[in-house]
Amino acid sequence: MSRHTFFCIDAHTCGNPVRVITAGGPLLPNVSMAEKRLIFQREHDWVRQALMFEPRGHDVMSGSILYPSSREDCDIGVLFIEVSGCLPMCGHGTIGTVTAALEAGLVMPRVEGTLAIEAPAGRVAIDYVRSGATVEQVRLYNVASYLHAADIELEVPTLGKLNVDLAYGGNFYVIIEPQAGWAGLDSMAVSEIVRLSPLVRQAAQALLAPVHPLDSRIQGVSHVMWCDKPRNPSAHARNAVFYGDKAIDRSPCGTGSSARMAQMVARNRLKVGDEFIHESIIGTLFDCRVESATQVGAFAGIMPSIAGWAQVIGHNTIFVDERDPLAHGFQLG
Ligand code: PYC
Repeated sequence: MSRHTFFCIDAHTCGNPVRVITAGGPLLPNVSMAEKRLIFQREHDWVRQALMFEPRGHDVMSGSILYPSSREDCDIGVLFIEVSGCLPMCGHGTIGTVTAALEAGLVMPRVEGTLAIEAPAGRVAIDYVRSGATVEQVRLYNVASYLHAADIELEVPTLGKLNVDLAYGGNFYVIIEPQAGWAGLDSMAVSEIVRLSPLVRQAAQALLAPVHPLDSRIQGVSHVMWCDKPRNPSAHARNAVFYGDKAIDRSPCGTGSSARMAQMVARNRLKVGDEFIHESIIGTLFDCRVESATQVGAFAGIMPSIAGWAQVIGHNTIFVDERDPLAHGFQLG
């Protein structure tokens, strides 16, 4: 019988949880974060379940585990964990992780104001603004993002036909805009988003089964973004991003905002250099930008950046005791 101890910093990014595991995570070989992710998924997924699911976490829980980077051009390696799995990339998770790591003195930037993290999806450069002991803003220069499929007709049980796009911004997103069969976010209760999103995701995966053109380790529709007009006059759009089985992102979602900008550039509704302020379901904002154009295999894409803030809310030492019948967590069906 053994007891595992995880040292965590709990934070939130614009309202969405980020549990940063600073020590106690499984030792992994000195390979890339993309390879570490596969090993973690295969051999250590119980760690994610124990720390994300009840009784130590909850239906929306999300976080990261810190590792040394295997790359000379990165300061730190990050595995992103959440209730849905171990992700290639997470934007709100990056903002929370960088804030927590800097404020706790866990990472020593080579040049004050900049960092680079190695995520499983690739290198992500960071600019941050620090005031005394506090990190006030983090901007991440996310991985190349692109529109994977446009104007796909899905048949969604109990909802009917939906016209959607599928875009990549570090994860694959179904993007749904208001249309004849769906009147927008204000027409739909949160419980309906939670009920319908898995059906949309399943229908999109069955039809498209996306695989990243340059990295086949990244595949599958994981997230669903419902889009609408903003409420805040300074924002350009609003969203509700669904992940896992019951979660709606409380932040405007970093990889989702990247996917959304790639979709909008492909549809000539945004261009390189444009700012895009994205509003979350609780009204928090990310300040996003289309930095440049790029190519992702055969797809035209963009390099997006996302800026936001995070708040550290506590230090947490979590035990997982093998004698606990709920050691590896549970979720209600
Ligand atoms: O911010 O990229 C993000 C994210 C992914 C899932 C929840 N948030």
